[in-house]
Amino acid sequence: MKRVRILITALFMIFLAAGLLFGAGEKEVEKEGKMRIAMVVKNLGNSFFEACRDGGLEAAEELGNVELIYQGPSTPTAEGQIEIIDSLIAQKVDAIAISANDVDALIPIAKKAMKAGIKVISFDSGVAEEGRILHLAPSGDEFIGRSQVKMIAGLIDYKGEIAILSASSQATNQNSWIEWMKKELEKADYKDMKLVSVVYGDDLSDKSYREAMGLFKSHPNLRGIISPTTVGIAASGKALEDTGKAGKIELTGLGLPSEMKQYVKNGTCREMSLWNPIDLGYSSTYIAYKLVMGDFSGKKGEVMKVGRMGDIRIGDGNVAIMSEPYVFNKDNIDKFAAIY
Ligand code: RAM
Repeated sequence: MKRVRILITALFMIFLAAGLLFGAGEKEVEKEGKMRIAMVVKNLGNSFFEACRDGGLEAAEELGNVELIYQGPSTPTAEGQIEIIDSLIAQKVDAIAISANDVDALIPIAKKAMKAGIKVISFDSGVAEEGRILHLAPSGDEFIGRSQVKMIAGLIDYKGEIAILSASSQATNQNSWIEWMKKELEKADYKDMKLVSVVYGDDLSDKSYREAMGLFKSHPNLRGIISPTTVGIAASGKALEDTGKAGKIELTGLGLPSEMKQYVKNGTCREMSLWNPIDLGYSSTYIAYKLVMGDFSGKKGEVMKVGRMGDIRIGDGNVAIMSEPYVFNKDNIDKFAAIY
């Protein structure tokens, strides 16, 4: 009996020591200096991502001892992001949060980073499952896609031609939303509506503006545009106003209230939606930090306590959904435009 007790005590001591060692390994960054978390965005010069960066800085400040490195290529390409991630691996950062320009093209470089011990997650626009620990989606893809169609249908009384002005043709998030838009359009409610074109403005203002102009030209009976990108929707608003087509062609999509305020107020875009990009950047940075510290496992089913955002659960495909988008119109746009 006594021997059994000694054995149990010995085993307990071994486990305790292993636990302490493991814990020390995970939290090494604490002693060594600042934890470095890189946020790699689709491209620079996009206010949406600058708001994500602000949220990341807020999390860094709250968590303490964190340096946030904000980077992105000048145009939204996977090649540009691969180069950046390669250099972040060489710099031995602790974690990388990516908004991907391509679902598959980033897998090899993301795997290389993870092999080097870097915690890799995607946010906003996902890397395929094998190339990241988890993906933080702002909202569910199905919900976003279907609600965009419902909004434009309401604006054009369920009748007429519509077009989609998207971001880049490889963007994971927009492509998934567009798939859901197409599924929603199959419903009988939309039998009098027709999707006539999907064009890509590459999240560049001038290209998006030209694509909007192109739509007006090639589809003279166009009644509505869905632009599920903050850059595209703002450029479409400007194109509609410059050509006097506001009101004749309705506009909706995902827009930054601060950039869309004038169009929402004057009726060019009577309704649109978006989540809070500050919250998205905050949550991504917070999750990356907790993964490095070993406080989150990043496995399906885990409920992560994400600071001021509360509980976020990791679901199928290791995708975690942050929240539901807000819907904006002339009655609430001022309030939101003051924030982001
Ligand atoms: C653009 C980007 C981003 C997307 C928003 C809605 O800023 O394409 O990835 O989430 O629009």
